[in-house]
Parts: sequence; C-alpha cells; structure tokens
Amino acid sequence: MKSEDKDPIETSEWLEAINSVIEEEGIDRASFLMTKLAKRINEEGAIPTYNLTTPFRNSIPVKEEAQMPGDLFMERRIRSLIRWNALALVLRANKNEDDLGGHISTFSSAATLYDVGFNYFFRGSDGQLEDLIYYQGHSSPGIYARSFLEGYLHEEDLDNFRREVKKPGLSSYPHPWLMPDYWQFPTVSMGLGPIMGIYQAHIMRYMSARGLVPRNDRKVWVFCGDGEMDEPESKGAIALAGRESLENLIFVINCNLQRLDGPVRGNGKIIQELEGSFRGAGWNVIKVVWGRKWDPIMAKDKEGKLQDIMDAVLDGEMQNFKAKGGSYTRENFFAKDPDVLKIVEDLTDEDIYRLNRGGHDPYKVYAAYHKAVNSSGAPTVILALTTKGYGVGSREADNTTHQVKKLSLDNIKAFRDKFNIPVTDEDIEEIPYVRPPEDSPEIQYLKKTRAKLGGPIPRRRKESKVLDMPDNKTFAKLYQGSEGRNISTTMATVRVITDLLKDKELGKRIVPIVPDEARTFGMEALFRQVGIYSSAGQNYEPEDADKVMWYKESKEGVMLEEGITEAGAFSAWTALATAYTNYDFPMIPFYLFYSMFGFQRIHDLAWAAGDSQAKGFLIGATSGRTTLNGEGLQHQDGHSHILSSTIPNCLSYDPTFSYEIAVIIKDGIQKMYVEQKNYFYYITTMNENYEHPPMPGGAEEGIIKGMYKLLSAKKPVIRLLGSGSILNESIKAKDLLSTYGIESEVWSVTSFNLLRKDGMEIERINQLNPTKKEQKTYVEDCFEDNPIPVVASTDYMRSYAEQIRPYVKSDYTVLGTDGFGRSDSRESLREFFEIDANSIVRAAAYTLHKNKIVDKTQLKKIYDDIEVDPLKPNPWEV
Ligand SMILES: Cc1ncc(C[n+]2csc(CCOP(=O)(O)OP(=O)(O)O)c2C)c(N)n1
Ligand SMILES: [Mg+2]
Repeated sequence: MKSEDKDPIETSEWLEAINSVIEEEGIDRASFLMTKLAKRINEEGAIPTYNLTTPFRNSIPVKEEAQMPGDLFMERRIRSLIRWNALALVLRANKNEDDLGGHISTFSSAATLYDVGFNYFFRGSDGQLEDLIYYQGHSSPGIYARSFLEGYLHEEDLDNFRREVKKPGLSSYPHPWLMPDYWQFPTVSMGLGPIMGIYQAHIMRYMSARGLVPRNDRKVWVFCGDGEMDEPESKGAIALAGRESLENLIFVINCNLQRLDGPVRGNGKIIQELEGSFRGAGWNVIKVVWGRKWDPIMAKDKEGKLQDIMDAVLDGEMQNFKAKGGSYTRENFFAKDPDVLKIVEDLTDEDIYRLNRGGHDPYKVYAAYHKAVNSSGAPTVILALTTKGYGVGSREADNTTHQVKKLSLDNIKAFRDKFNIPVTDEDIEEIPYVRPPEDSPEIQYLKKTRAKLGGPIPRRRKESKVLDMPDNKTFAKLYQGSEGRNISTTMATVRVITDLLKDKELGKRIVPIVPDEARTFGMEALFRQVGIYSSAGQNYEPEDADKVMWYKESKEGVMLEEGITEAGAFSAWTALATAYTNYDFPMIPFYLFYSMFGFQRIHDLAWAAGDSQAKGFLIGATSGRTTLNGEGLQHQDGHSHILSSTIPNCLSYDPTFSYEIAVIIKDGIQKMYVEQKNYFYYITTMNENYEHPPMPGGAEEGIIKGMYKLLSAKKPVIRLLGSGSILNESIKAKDLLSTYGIESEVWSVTSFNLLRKDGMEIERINQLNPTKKEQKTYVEDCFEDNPIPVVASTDYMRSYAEQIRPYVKSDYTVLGTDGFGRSDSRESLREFFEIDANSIVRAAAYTLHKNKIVDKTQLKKIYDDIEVDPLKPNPWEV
C-alpha cells in the first residue's frame, strides 16, 4: 500500500526504534517484532505488502556476502574471450547471404551469470551425476564459446553454427536430438525450461525418496529471461516447487528488462513483480540488483532518499540510463532529489555510466549463488539485474538489440576495447576467434576450474543400461482374450501396468502418472497397492482409511498423482522418460490422460520430449470421438493420432483388443529399453466395454507393423479396415454384408501412422533406386494377392485413415469423425458421424456397385434396408 508520509517525525521515531533493535538484538529479533506488528495490522483488515517485496536493492547485505575465492582478473580475461568468441560466431554466421541468424545481446547480458556458475558451482559428470542445467536457449553462442576455449569445440565447429545439415554443425539452440552428446534439454521455446526444470527437481527428489538414485546435493539450475516469465508455463508450477520445498532447484532470471520488441515492464518493475510472485509461492528470493560500485554510494544514503528513487524508478527509465549514458542518468535519476544528486557530485559522467548492475558483477553473483546452494528448505530464485546488449556499443539497451546479428565496425571495436580483446585494427574486420595457446595461464586456469568441479559441461550421456525384458507371463495373460467378460482397453492397459509393477527386475522402474484422473481410468486400486508419492508423506488420516482402496500418500509412493496440470504431469513424465540419460537409470513411465487433453494441450512439451529422446508410454485413455459418448464436444478426441504423428520419434497405436495392447507394450519395452531405440509410444485406449477374443496365431508381426487380417472369407469381394472401437463396427458390417451374400475380410489396423511411415520409406527407396527391384510397401504386401475395394473406418478424422491411400491400389473409401463431437449414446453418435456398421455397409455397397459387383437392384435393396437418407446433413457442417 503506497501512502504519503503524513508525520515524518513519528516515522523517524519508529525507524530509530527498529534500528536499535537491529543493532542491539539482531535481525531475527527485529523480524520477529515486525511479524507481530504485521499480524496486529492484519487483524484490522489491512494487507501489508512489505512481507512479499523488499526494497529495490540487493537481498544480501554487503557485510554478509560470501567472498569469491578465485582470481577475479584472470576470470575477467577468460570471460571477455568467451564474450568475444560468442559475438564472433554470430557475426561470422551472418557475414554472407545465408542469413543464418543468432543472438548477441542476450548472452552479452548473461555472460557473468553463466561464468560464475561454470567457475564455482555447476558440477560436471566425472564420477558423479552432473548438475542439470537448463540454459536460456538463445544464449547458446556463449555456451559454445566456452566449450571452444575448453578445447571441446574447434574453429570449424563455430563456423558451422546453424549449419547442421552437414556434420559437424552447431545447433541454433539447445537440441539434444541434433547434438546428442552435448545438450540435455531443449529450452528455446519460452516457458518450457522453467516448467521442465521444476518437475525435474521434483522427479530428482522422487527418485531419491524411493531409493533409486540418491540425490545428494545435486542441483537443477534453470536460466531464463525476464520476458520469458510471462509464459504461463514459466510461473505455472512455481507453487509446486515452494510446496515441496525443492531446495535442489535454483532459478536464475536474467532481468535485462527487455524482451524482443521492447521493455518487459516499461511502466513497472519486473524484478519487484517477480519477487512478489516467487515469495508468495514459498521461494527464497535473492535479488542481485546493484554491482559493488554502488556500495559506497548506497552507504552514503543515510536517509533512504536514494533508495526511494530506486524504488520508484520504472524499468522503462532504467533502460534509458544504459542506452543514453552517464550525464542523462545524473539528470534523470540522481537529480530527482537534490540531496541524492550531491551524493554523486564527485563522480564523472563516465563513472556514473560505469556504476554496474548486479548481474554483471561476479562478486555479487557469486554471493547470491553461494547463498542459493547453501540454503535449505525452499527453492531459490535469483533475480539479477543486467543490461541487454552489454558492451555492444551503441546497440546496448536499445529497443532493437535483441535481433542484432550484424554490428558496425565502430561497435565491434568498442566491444573489443571494452573487453581488451587482443585483435588489431587490421584483423578486426575478419572477426577472428581468439583462443590463447593450450599452455597459457587462461586455458590452464579454465581447465583446472572445471576439473575441480567434475569436468566440462554441457555433456549428455548417450548410452544407458540395457534392461532385461519382463516376464512373458505379464503379456501372455492378455493373449487369451477376456474369456467372455466385457472389459475396456483402458482396463486391459491398467492390468498390464499393474503386472509390470510386480515384475522383479523392472517393477521398480515402472511409474504410473495421472493428472487427477485415476478413478476415471479404474486405477484406484493402485493408490493403496503402490502408494501415491508425496514429499510430505501423509500427515492426516484419509477420509476413506477404512476402505480397501484407500487414498494412501507416502514418501516412498510409486504413483505420481500430479493433480490437474497436464503440462506438469507431462513434464514429470519427460523427466522420467529421460532418466536413462540424466540419471543413468532407465525408468519406464506410463502417463495416462484424457486423450483430448494430451497433445492438443501440451504439444510443445511433447515436441520437446521428442527432441530430448524421451522413452516411455503415453496412454491417451478415453479416446475416440464417439466412444467417449456422454462428455461432449470438448472431451471427445477424434484427432490425437493426427497430432501425435507430427512428432517424428513418437510411435502411435490405436488398438482394439487387449492382446494387441500386450503385444504393443511388450514390443515397446523391447525397442526402447533393450534395443535402445529413441522412440516413445502413444497408445489410445477406450472406455467402451466389450468382449476381447484370443489372439489369432501369427498376428504379432502385423500388430507391430500396423495391420493384420482378423477375419477371412472364402471369396472376399471387399476388405473392411477398422481401428480402435470402430473395428467392432467393421465386424458387425461383415455380418450384415454376408446376409446379402457379400463376403468380406476384416483387418485390424493398429496404426495408420506407422503404415504411412512405411509407405513413405519404401516409396523413397524405390525412387532413389530406379534400376533395382521395386520394393513393396507393407500395405501393398498385405493386399497384393487380391486387389478388391477397401473401406476403412475409425473413430478419428478421415485424414487419419486417408494416409495410406497412395499404397492401396484398389478403390479406397474412408469413413471418420470429422467435425465437433457432442453428447449422446455411442449408437447415435456413430450413426451421426457415419461410422456405424450401417454406414460401413453403405460405403461398401456403393463402392462395390461402382466396381460392378453389386447391381442397381441390390444396391437399392441394401440402401432401403439400412434406411439411407440422401438428405442427411453432414456431420462436420458448420
Ligand atoms: C514460445 C516462444 N515464443 C516466442 C519465442 C521467440 N523469442 C525468442 S527470444 C524472445 C524474447 C526473449 O526475451 P527474454 O525472455 O526477456 O530474454 P532475453 O533475450 O531478454 O534474455 C522471443 C519472443 C520463443 N522462442 N518461444
Ligand atoms: Mg529479457
């Protein structure tokens, strides 16, 4: 609450009183008294703001700063070289017509934040598990520049920045897919680093609580931009980190006050805003606002007038002070109060310009990191004030600095001079990389510091332990079918997961994850069987304690009940799905969710999981536009397979029967964890109950490839393809057609996506090898002996089944569920979307008529019998 000081004398009496408490009894006592006073004010209905935000200054008082032990001057020289090489690699990439892009100003603002981490805190992977670091994506040039000085990258690597097609190239941003032994986390899509980092810290604790991988003092560091904090994902999970006291998590927010287009909070103060949000969420907040050159000036501010100016100054003004220099700052900042102006009267304009910001002062950054790694009981966020485009001459803090990739000669020279780079005027236009000789003090110092911390980073582990396949009994049970009972594929999947959890070898690696949907999927038995992970254990008696399936939370719980946050649950899945590389301990996570709230909701995270080479299972339960009948438009998924197909290493399946599920999961474990393929699986399951037949002999190969013949006929004239629960409609259609003497085959298509992939591959091979014997696609192979018309029906948009059209060499008709869903019975919905048995019969009769197999009279009879309405409105009409 802001208000005028109506009685300055009274104010100073109160201040004196608290000052004397601080001096005589210490800060803890003063804080206790203030808390008491605040409580008293609260009783009258006032909500004080001072306990959420503190004045706009460093959180660590000068006298409490931990001292940086290293050689400041040496480190500055090394950092300057890193800065130069980062700049050089971007400028060189943009010297010609190729316009490859890159960023200069972000890393220039963050260089000290990274450097202090690399020199003193970030642990490498020699003989230990490394710290997990989420680098701000577009600061990659600076990270490459450091690896260059360390000798891991070479000049030709740097010259291949953003030239990734011919190896070796350096990826634009952190991409494990493109640099699998270097980058661990894809972060450049704003907001993903913060949320993935929080759940990484959560999973690190989970793995440790279960005794799988000890956490020790391993840390997760998340570097992000102040503009990036506006992404919902960035702040969306900070309460979890506070609630679980994730002391292994450190956020470093580079508050350079600018984003791409301009200021982040021109009319406000982003650091103060973030301080309030994070403190409210239970984090330690360490503000690193001012550099040490401000210390003597602030010491002179006895009456707090300078502090008042600091508290009131807007970020938009702060940007100007760096863009417009010392004299401007004197007039527009210090001159706001004549007494404050006096404090700086002995400083030249240049001195004022050089008053450094906290994020550029290694001493201040060191003190903050030191406090962060040594504090316990809460996550820490460091809010560091920096200048965007630090050192890039006239482009420093200008509104367009984000996109600078070419600099004028003057600006390059200014940068060289500021950081004392040994490049002559003669050579400067070449913008040469600078690396001192191997035996120089700089390179030796650099290597020693990293050796002390456990070796260089970033590094990514490519290999992991090969797992043994689980006991075949787990799967074989499902090969027998449901033996007369009606069950759903979701139930069958839960059964496989439950059995896998009991496997002696693999059991401990299986993690069921749900976003508050376990009861929907019939998984509540797992609550008690394996327990729900809770970092706090269970400090209350659950309401259902007297029931068999009570709600058991425990510190060693196995199941992850992440609550209603699909982004959070998915991030937890990703952390487990990459545990093979980041923990050297493969895990097999199964994340079950409403398929509609899967890819559609968190596709960008799924894309990042693909980039990260995640391994695990995603189960889109309650799928199918007409199969999830009563839930209506927003729940009914008819397109998640289209979305999943966009991720190159995601293999997706739409099975119908429990034996298909067993075969797919078994094959998935084999491929991902034994053959070490970098795939992850998306399997849709349904909530419709029906009987499941035993597995037909020899079906396995087809199930895995994407299609197999389920029902034959002596003289088939048509093939009916079905997938998911709509396969049952195809089976019904077969019976109906037979009443007209039309014989058909029924094929179960477990994955149109995989059939398409196979088709694309074979087509390409043939095109590249025109003189060799032509290869057949799997679809052609299946249908080759008898080119009869084909009708495919699924509970998904037509484009799902359309994908194989090029490989079906006879007439191909596709039915599907285009359009918005709605609530009704399954029967009505299937009739409405025209994927029920009657609609399949209609499509079959029509195509057979076109192929001169069904004559006009018979066609009319069939149409009459199934009551085809020529005026029926189409279901996707808008
Ligand atoms: C989801 C997403 N939206 C937009 C972008 C494009 N983009 C890249 S950097 C950037 C500005 C980042 O500003 P900030 O987070 O403050 O980082 P800074 O460069 O200032 O350190 C934008 C908009 C992106 N990478 N990801
Ligand atoms: Mg910024």
